Amino acid sequence: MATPLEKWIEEIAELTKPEKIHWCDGSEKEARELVKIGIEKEKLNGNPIFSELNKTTYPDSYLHRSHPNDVARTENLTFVCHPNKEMAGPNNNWMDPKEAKAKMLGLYAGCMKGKTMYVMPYMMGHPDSPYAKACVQVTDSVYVAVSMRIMTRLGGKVVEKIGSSDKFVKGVHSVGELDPNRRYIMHFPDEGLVMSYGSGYGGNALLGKKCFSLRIASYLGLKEGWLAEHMIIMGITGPDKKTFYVAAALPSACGKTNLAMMQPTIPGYTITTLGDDIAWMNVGPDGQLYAINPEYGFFGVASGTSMKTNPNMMKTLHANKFYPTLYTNVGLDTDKNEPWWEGMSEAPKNVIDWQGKKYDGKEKAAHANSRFTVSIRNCETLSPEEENPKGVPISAIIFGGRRSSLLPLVYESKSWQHGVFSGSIMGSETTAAAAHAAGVLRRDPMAMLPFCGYNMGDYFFHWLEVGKKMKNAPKIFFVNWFRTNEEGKFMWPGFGENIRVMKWILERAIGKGKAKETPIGSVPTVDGFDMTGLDVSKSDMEKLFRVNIKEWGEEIKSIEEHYKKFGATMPKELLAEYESLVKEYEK
Ligand code: GTP
Ligand code: SPV
Ligand code: MN
Repeated sequence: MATPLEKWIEEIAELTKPEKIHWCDGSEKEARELVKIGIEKEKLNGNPIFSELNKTTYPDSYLHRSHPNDVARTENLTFVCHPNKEMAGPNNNWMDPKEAKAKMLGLYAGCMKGKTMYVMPYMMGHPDSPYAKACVQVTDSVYVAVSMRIMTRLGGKVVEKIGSSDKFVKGVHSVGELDPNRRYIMHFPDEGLVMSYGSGYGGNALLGKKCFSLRIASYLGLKEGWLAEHMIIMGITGPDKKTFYVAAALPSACGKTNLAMMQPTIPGYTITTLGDDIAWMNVGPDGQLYAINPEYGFFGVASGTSMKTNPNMMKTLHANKFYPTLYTNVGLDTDKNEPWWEGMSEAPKNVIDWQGKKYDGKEKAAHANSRFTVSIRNCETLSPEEENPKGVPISAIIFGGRRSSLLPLVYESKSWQHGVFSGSIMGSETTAAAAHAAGVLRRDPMAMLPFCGYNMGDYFFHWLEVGKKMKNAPKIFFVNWFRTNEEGKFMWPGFGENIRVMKWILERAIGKGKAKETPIGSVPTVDGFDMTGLDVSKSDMEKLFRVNIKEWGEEIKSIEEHYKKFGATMPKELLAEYESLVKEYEK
């Protein structure tokens, strides 16, 4: 008798009418065959799906060019289809599930004619982890199929694991016509189902990532008492050889990957990497918060990545341990057949840009949201705890944003509740990771605005509840690498120097370290902050730590408007925190 999984695949095939069905086993042999198909047979917008890069300097690496109208997540075309609009909240686009289903079934009808449908059984999280989830995605894109091998634990024993159960997360993906007018990313949280059509890019198409591991999983977390967050997980080992683990949320393209792999500049400190984008956090039987990374690869921003900013990522890209590595929408050095992007090095002599045009230095060679896709197993700083099914205990939670003014380099919240408040009012200047105007301030609570699969008022409440379940709730911090001076230049060198901030955070997390209280929380004192060998003046450090509540007039107004959107779902504890901030301002 057919299993629920087999039946579901039959139904989808009946609807989409592929010429062939290929069940992925996740093997390297299979990946090589798929890449070959992408090089030799299939095209996208006139380009081969994959072009092989320099075999010697970039072995097993391939260039992919997406459709120029399909270069980032499309939040305006992303819907969360709860039974009613209130459940989706003001933070999500909502469509009635029946209407959304009908729309998608219409788009899917016959959409895979003449194509292969790839069936991808995969795990988010270690298969032995009590927190992991079994999923199955179908796609008609060979790029997506190869990417999913890098990003997830694909194939293996997942089909066996699912067996005759119907409890697996379902994803249906078709690139369709790549027409923005026929592009939708629909989530059905109650069914554990994602339907995506018309895009082949990143978070729109690799459905295990933002669609499942954040939007659907955050809703599962609400029902089951855990947190699915847009966070990195990293270990930090100090001179005493003790390792602490932290989880940090920064909005898209605001420094998560860089932080997760940083090369510390101060002696005695090393870091290990567990995840660069998503953390699932559960309160363990001992009352401690544990985090796992459900993913298995990095889909990282290429532009700006260099031996200077992120040497560990550059090494990861060249490690060539796990097949293959992909580069999407980067420039190409045609003399060397190597990828190139702004910030990597001086521009080589002959470059073609991400659309294949000759690069003349006027327009960018790499798209601002160009990315590489590489296995986490290639990463030299990978933590041995990555494969621990229990996850790692979290000592500090960090939120951060891209703020050119107002917010100090780092501050410590007064309590869990106050930390949740700091996270809930997080603002960040927008980036190229999503299709919208860049550089505009938008409130992005916990870096989850585009990813919270239900009403954010309820999400804040859930954060407060999870805090109450813990014996020793981690302290909550806030960082801002992006404060600028009068000339508009970043005041903080960032990258490897961020270890100094992490050092202070860890000292505070264990009840040590020097701090000064301000109306928004505690900031470091200049003498309590490791400045040895740092090329920033004392007076600039003072400016970086400065909090002038008198400048917060506009900010307070904007927070009020932000909170108003959530109406009656706003927890009263956070409204009280807001009132005390207003009092500080009015003092
Ligand atoms: P997503 O993958 O979109 O979720 O992004 P992310 O948060 O992982 O961002 P990533 O680390 O890829 O950094 C994005 C951009 O921010 C890159 O251009 C980096 O060079 C820049 N960046 C990262 N860390 C720092 C920092 O400490 N200081 C400054 N000035 N820029 C940084
Ligand atoms: C982000 O935008 O936060 C990303 C890239 O990590 S994507 O997978 O496209 O969501
Ligand atoms: Mn991200």
